[in-house]
Amino acid sequence: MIVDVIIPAFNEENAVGLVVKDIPKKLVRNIVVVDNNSSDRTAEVARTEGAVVVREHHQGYGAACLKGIATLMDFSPRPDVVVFLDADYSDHPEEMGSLLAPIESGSAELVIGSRALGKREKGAMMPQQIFGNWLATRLMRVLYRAKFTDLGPFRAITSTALETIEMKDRDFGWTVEMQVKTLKKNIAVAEVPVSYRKRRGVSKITGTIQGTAMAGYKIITTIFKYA
Ligand SMILES: Nc1nc2c(ncn2[C@@H]2O[C@H](COP(=O)(O)OP(=O)(O)O)[C@@H](O)[C@H]2O)c(=O)[nH]1
Ligand SMILES: [Mg+2]
Repeated sequence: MIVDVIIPAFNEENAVGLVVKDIPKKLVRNIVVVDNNSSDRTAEVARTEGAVVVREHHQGYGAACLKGIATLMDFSPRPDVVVFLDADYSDHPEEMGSLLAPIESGSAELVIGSRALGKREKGAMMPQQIFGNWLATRLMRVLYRAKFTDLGPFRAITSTALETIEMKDRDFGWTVEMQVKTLKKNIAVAEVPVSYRKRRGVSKITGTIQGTAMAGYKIITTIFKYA
């Protein structure tokens, strides 16, 4: 199984190096860090740790992930599985093995690392983030009969499933779009518990009022859009 990793990053010079360093290299072929207009040393740090660094000029989490996918699909052979990981060192990359297990055994094509099921360091998630995840997963339960407990960024998906769902969102709707489209296409999903700790550096999304409002709005409208 060829596994490649995509890390969208925006000004994460103090975190991205640690993320790349902690990825179990035995499990992974390429690590692609997508630098989204960082004004700090994000690209340099990531390259020093051995990642392939590409740039995306359109600002947005989804835009960066799409760039990462386009980059990987040019590799020969293409990856069997793509793992997504945040650049802020909140996730524990060393848990990648358990994230990949349901795909390896053939029981799922999309695996979400659930912070709701895993161990969360106190203060790692903001109250508005916990509430937002509760509301979003609740809505997915009602509208899609889905059993997700989180919209966690640490996730693994097969290239085949990625191709089928044709991801589009260029910003905050990215994570939930992947989940609802997978459900719609009847692709098998699974969740595994993952740990979560306080990020390094400053939050760009749920740490700001504007970011929280925009992310919340986009997430909810995306859930209704594909229902
Ligand atoms: N590519 C890209 N990544 C972003 C952007 N904003 C945040 N990120 C990345 O997305 C991840 C989550 O952002 P973060 O600020 O931690 O949001 P939070 O977890 O909701 O507080 C981090 O890896 C950030 O570097 C952006 O505009 N573009
Ligand atoms: Mg974060």
